[in-house]
Amino acid sequence: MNGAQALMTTLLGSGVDVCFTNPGTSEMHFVAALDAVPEMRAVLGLFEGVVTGAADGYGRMAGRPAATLLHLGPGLGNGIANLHNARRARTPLVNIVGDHATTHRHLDPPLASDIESLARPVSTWVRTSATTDALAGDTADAVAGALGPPSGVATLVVPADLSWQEAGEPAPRRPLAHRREVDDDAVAGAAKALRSGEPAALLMGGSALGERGLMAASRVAGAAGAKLLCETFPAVLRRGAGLPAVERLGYLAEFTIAQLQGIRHLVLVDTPAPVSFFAYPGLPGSLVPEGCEVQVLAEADEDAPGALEALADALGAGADGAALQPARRPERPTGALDAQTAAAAIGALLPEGAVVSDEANTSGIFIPGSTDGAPRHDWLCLTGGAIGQGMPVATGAALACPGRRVLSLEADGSAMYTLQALWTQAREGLDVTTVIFANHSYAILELELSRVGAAAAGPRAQGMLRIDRPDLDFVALARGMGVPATRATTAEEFTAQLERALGEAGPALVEAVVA
Ligand SMILES: Cc1ncc(C[n+]2csc(CCOP(=O)(O)OP(=O)(O)O)c2C)c(N)n1
Repeated sequence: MNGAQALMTTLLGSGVDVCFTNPGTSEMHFVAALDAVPEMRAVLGLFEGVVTGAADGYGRMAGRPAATLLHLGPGLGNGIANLHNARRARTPLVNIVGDHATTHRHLDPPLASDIESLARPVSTWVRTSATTDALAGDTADAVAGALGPPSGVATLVVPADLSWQEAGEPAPRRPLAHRREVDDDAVAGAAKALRSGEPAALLMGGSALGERGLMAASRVAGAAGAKLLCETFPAVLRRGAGLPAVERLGYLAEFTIAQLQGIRHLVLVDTPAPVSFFAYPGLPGSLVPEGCEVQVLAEADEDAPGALEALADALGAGADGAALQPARRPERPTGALDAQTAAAAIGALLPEGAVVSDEANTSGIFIPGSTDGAPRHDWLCLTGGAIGQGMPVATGAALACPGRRVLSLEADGSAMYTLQALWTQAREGLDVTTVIFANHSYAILELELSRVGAAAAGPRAQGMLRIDRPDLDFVALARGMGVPATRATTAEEFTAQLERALGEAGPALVEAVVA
């Protein structure tokens, strides 16, 4: 067994059996090892942003890491934006980066760079393996590092000679660490705040947003009259009929300020206190209202659902919580195709158990409202704000959730960052339905231009925020990557095309012309 085979066998033994790759010469022994270790599912991405984003989507939905395989510093660099999003999502992810052989690095060949320095800002764990004997153990440690808690990106740098030299045995799986139980003081502090009779809210994120956490939160809300809020861009939010309605904080600071207005007690559950995405003239950076007391119920490495249950018990909450979301769907829309009618079509058709990767940006503002009473589903957001996440995340989520339909909601500008994900979806036969919202602009930036107080925009500035001249043809682009595609220009066309695409095995794309 060589080092590459020992690494791969150790990954499998540690529960990692999917690897998203974009390899180079320094990783050839890993590629060769795939035939010796057939249980490892290897998935090729044609750009590293697809590889890292897919590993993020996989880890969010599987709750255990996938591995990546990236080529030296430049390959890692190409994948960093989506590792940044994975870091914000706290996704467990084993990020394997090949390096030059230890005997070769001192020559400073063209592809050499400081890989650890690139990896550190997006990783919770970084190690460069030093010897072939250490490689399997380092791999098992990397999986443990990815799982945490808190979970995150564990980057293992592997010099090429370690993978071709003879290795000993694969390393055993490391013992699983568990999230800490929250201490009684945190529960008592939150209970006291919620009993004050003053306006209060629970602000939830991360691991609080599964069914168990949400049902406990609804008991808390029922007993204390507290508002249920969650972070703007959750990694995975469970939603739909029969679950409590949770209001996501708005992206725009003004919206968040309005949502939190009058709140005197804010209880944080696995999420930081809210801040504005950017600084704007005349607006505060921290969005905690003045005079509002903040209590931390659970941190990132603590058992948030357990903490919410303990809080509900401490408040003497009954088994039934606040009102749950009734089952409801919008009518099929007719007429012009715009953000509102597109949202109605999605609400009318969203399949039970769907996984929604949401990077619809400004075109998506009505979709949460049109789907809140749909059958249960999961909602995956742009956690770190680095666009080009949605299509790779959809790809990885589909691999993690066979049998479930993935709906990839994409704004046209964001789609163009990592459009190659479509090719991977076609090659792997993944049940991903993509909707491209073609508004031919960077619409959010058109809005931001005025919000930051920039000078009145002339035609040259406006030209930087339009993505027309030429218009992008997503039907041709998708077909060119093996994904069947159609274009809709009316609400009726969109509804019919989306229904057909959702019913098809494998990927399909609908371009929705919304402006
Ligand atoms: C990696 C990265 N590059 C650039 C940006 C800045 N940015 C934010 S939104 C945006 C354009 C969004 O356009 P689109 O995806 O079409 O959505 P729309 O605003 O039109 O709804 C850009 C370039 C970013 N957030 N992340």
